[in-house]
Amino acid sequence: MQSTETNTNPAAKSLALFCKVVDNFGDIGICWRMARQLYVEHGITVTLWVDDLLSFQRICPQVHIDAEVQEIAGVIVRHWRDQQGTFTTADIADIVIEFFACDIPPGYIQAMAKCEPRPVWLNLEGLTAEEWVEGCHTLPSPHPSLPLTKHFYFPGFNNKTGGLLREASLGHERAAFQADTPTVAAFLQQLGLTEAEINSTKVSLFCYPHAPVTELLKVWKSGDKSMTCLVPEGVTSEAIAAFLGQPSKAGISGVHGALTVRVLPFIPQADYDKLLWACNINFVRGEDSFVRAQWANKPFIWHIYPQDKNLHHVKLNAFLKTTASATASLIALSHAWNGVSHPPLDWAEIWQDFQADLPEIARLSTQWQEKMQENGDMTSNLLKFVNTVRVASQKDAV
Ligand code: TRH
Repeated sequence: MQSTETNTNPAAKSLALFCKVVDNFGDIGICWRMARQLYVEHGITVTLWVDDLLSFQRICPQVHIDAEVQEIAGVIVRHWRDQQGTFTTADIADIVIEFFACDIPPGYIQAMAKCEPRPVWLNLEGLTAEEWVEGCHTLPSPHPSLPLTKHFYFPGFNNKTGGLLREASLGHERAAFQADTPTVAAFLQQLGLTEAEINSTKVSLFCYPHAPVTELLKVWKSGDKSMTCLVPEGVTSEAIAAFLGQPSKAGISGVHGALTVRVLPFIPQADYDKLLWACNINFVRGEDSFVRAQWANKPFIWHIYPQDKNLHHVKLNAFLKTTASATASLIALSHAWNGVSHPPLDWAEIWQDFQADLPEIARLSTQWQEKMQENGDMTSNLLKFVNTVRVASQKDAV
């Protein structure tokens, strides 16, 4: 963390991260990565308050769903059951983060207001490439009645935002894994892939149920190259069951024409990263897998989380405009995949164009990844901001 001559405040040592699982796995997925990074790379004592331990367990099998408090990988995990509870100043962390504007318990806020110095309170927002974020990033929001100020913190794609979540060792680990063919093969073998599947073009498929999966499977099936589509259990189950001719269950695979579809178990988060590194193309969704696909340094297609009034189309286009890796063919496939372009669509042509551009898309993906690294990583950027708030509040107090 940064220190300045005027800062006699000791650096923040503890952090409470409040996570409400709205749905699926992205909320806890992001919070879990960030909590570990804060502890491992910055030595911060982290308490992760999470309301849904079952979802957490899906991405992190060490989680005990009945435990009120548990320690996992150095992070204190507390089951956030309700808004009740009384807290003293001793319970309050130096930094308090509410993820996606979740309301933290009123008793906790009351105790925050009594702390001296006050904790730095942040609302960590969702990722979007829209320009308005730059104007809102780090904006203060004073509490209406208590002597507390909350700041908005936005991840993003340039240095006017908080940047993207990325562990310090990620690039090195990813590159070492991808360069080690036997390790990649052993990893895929463990997931049940046959040698032929390992040697084929591998596509990971993680999307929401409304994705036009059937159309794409049809094109892949009649392609001239053998392809293996790896889909987690529970994802786009109907379309996968229709292809397999039986219910989609982990371990089951089916072949039609050039295409093998294999259903994978839902794997721990660290393994999911490796899956993205091991595949040739990744279909990802939401926020966390979308960011990890960028760090995987492989071509990817994003299925964006749907929002009312097609707001997600605006967000998708903002990203496609920002990224340097969007060829016309990638934009066409992204639009078709996300329902921006309307049927009837020539899926064979859309896929062929994308496939023909893959070498160029791969080259641009690497460039994009390097550019994103220049923004620093979100956790370190956030701690630097915390320090500036602490220094400023110290000056105000003098
Ligand atoms: O699961 P998502 O759709 O999550 C979210 C939530 O819906 C959230 O409410 C919304 O705000 C956000 O999307 C935009 O997609 P995401 O963000 O990619 O999160 C998936 C997490 O699950 C990610 O951390 C990777 C992890 N994962 C595994 O650990 N193992 C697996 O096998 C798979 C497929 C994913």
